[in-house]
Amino acid sequence: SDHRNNVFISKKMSYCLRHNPAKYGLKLDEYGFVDLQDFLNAMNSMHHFSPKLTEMKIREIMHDSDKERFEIKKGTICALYGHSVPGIIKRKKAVPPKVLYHGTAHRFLKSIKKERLLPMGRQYVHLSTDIEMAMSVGKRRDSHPAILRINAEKAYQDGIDFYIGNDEVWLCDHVPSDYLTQL
Ligand code: HQG
Repeated sequence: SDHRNNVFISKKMSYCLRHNPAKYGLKLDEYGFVDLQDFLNAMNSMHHFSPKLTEMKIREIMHDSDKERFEIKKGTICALYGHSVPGIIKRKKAVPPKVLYHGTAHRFLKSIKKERLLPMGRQYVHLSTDIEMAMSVGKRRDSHPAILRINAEKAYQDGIDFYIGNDEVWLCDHVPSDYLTQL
């Protein structure tokens, strides 16, 4: 179906823009953006999509998506979160909502409590604005995920930086366990 094909292409886009632009001969700028035409050329030469990927198709994929993963701005494109490329992608600092959530697997709780909430394989810790989203994030790793409530207001007051991913995803360098409560 069209939707399944869109998800397939979206995953390739995420792989390129979050994890391995070098494999596509691309280099992200410090904010994670790459020239959109260069991106289209690289994606098309690597994957032989039929029909070829175009800006219009990307806009359709973004519209058809369950999450806001990409941003197109002034002829460039970036992934809004999820990065693991070497060299930290800069995101805009902002005042977070008072409360945020993180869905995770029960088997990680002991380590999270001891070591803090850490970015692990990515550049930032990912937090959700609502419980439902945290649930779906957690379900990727545990059929009955644990939901942590983050006292973001207090963490922010205490000097922890928060960055905007999209309207539903907030990013953090780490969250000490004092700010976490398991629901
Ligand atoms: C856990 C997807 C042990 C953390 C999602 C998580 C999200 C620890 C895992 C986005 C730990 C990392 C990101 C510690 C954290 N000890 N485990 N100290 N600190 N962890 O995938 O938040 O669909 O890198 O709880 O929906 O699950 O791809 O992060 O379980 O928005 O667009 O280490 O990726 O979005 O896992 O997911 P991840 P995440 P997309």
